[in-house]
Formats: sequence, structure tokens, C-alpha cells
Amino acid sequence: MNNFPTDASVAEVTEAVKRDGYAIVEKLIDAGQIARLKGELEPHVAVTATGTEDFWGYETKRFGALIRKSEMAREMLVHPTVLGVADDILLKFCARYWVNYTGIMHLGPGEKAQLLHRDTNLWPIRNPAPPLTLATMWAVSDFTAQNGATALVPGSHLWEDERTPEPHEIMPAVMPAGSVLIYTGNVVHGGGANQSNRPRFGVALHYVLGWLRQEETQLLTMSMDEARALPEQVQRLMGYSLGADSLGFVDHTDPFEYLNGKQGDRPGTLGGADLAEAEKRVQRLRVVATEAGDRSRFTVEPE
Ligand SMILES: O=C(O)CCC(=O)C(=O)O
Ligand SMILES: [Fe+2]
Repeated sequence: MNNFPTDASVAEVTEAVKRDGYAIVEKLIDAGQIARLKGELEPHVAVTATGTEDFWGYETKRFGALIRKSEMAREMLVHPTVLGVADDILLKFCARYWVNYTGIMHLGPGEKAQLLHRDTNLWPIRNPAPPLTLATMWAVSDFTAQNGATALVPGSHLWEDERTPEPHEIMPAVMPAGSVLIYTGNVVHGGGANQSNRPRFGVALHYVLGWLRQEETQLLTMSMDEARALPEQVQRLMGYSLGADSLGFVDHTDPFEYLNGKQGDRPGTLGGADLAEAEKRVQRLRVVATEAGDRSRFTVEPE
């Protein structure tokens, strides 16, 4: 298993993620930080109903908008180890990436195993393909084989869509509370079955290439006044930024400037030198085939 210690370097974690599609960094937040996180989230958990569909789980509580709801989640979102790995994995394929999804995955006792899937199935691109997203699953409780630790298939980020895993290829991401599982969105995975008598509590923070639409529309999770109070790094990550040169502007202005007081200044600025530099590094994808009738329709050159 790719379990790394708290002080693991970005380079070694990235290497594991590239090779196997995932890595775990143990105890990246400490007991005090877990307590803060729980204190911010538990009141919401208490009033959230369990799911009503197979995929979301009948014993699982989910809610999003964690950037608004939790200061600790905001800190986790910009953890240097995680963002270092995200830079290495995602910035080959985009000039900027941003938050895709934030949410809790709180599996109650008796929850069944979730259908194994790729998070990247949201977009009609056949695997193998570049990692469109990088996911983190933070263990708020311990993650054990018994309580529904995320099940994942090492190496499956390189598989064809059609290949399904054999039981022996599926592995539970066992980790103590405070740890983070980092995996690319094209790794086959799913929530495990909770056969314990306590909830399995995870916080998922996902990142996506800046030229794709976010799974969770971050900008509508709070008012602009609330967004202005956030650290600049969080504002940019949630989407107050250009995804590429002139991609995502508002009133011909960079959304970051627009948020922070440049409304009405004409002409607003777009792009800029660092974005242009970042654009030069981006690998162009070649669509080599298309097909109709299935969710996976574009075949692009794999990484
Ligand atoms: O709960 C988990 O461990 C993973 C859930 C998941 O992969 C999902 O809902 O997309
Ligand atoms: Fe998933």
C-alpha cells in the first residue's frame, strides 16, 4: 500500500499517484484539527438526511459547500502537500485548476458498498485519458476495512473503460483519522460497506482542470461578500480566476479582479504574463475517435 508518513515529500507522493493512481499521506491533520473540523461539520451532519438512491447510499449522509461551512476544510483545501501533488498531476493538462467538489461522505452502520466507478465519468471521455480530476478523501474517523474505507483499484487509471476489476484487485484505503487519500479521478473506486456500528466519516475535496465545468458550482455556494472575506488562494481555487487565457471572464474582467473591486473599470485585464506562460506548458489533447450512444464518447490520446 502507498501509505506515506506525515512529512512525505510532494515528489514521492506524486510518483505513487502517477504510478498507481493513488497515495495515502497519514495524519496530515492532527487531533486538534480533526476536532475543529468535526465541531464545524457535526451540526450540519445532525440535520442532514441519508440518501435516497443506490449510488448516493441509503445510509450515507452527504452535503457540500464546505468552503462556506468550514474554516478547517478551507485549510485542508490548500494544504501544501495536496496542492503540490495537484500542481504536478493537473498542471500538465491545464493552465489553472480549481475546486471541483467539496462534501462529506458519512457512511452510517449498515451502508452497502457503493458501485465502483470513475469520478471522471461525468465527462464524455473514454479512459485511458489524462486525469481530469484529482480527489482527496480526508479521514475524519479512522478508515478501516470493516467500516467502509474507500475501495479502490490500484493502477486502474490506466485501464480501458471495459475492463472490470477482479475481487483481488480491489483494495480498501485503510488509514487512521487525519490522513488523506489522494487519487486521480480516473481510478476505479467506491465507498466501502460499513459493517461496523459507528459511522465512517470522510471529507472529500476534489480539484478539476480549469477548462472543465466544476461538479459543484462553487461560486453559488456563498455571496460575493462572503467570498471577499476568504483568503486569496481560496478565492482563486473556488473559481474566482481565469481557467485559461480569457476563459471564464466576467464583463471582460478577470473574475478575481471583479470580485475584489474592479467592477466597471474598463477595460478590465485578462490573462497576463504568468497565465500565458502556464498556457505554453499545457499538453494539447488529440481526439483520436468519437462514438455516439455511450457516456464515454471522445477518445483522447492517453497521458
Ligand atoms: O465514500 C467513499 O469512500 C467514496 C465515495 C465516492 O467515491 C463517490 O461518492 O464518488
Ligand atoms: Fe467517487
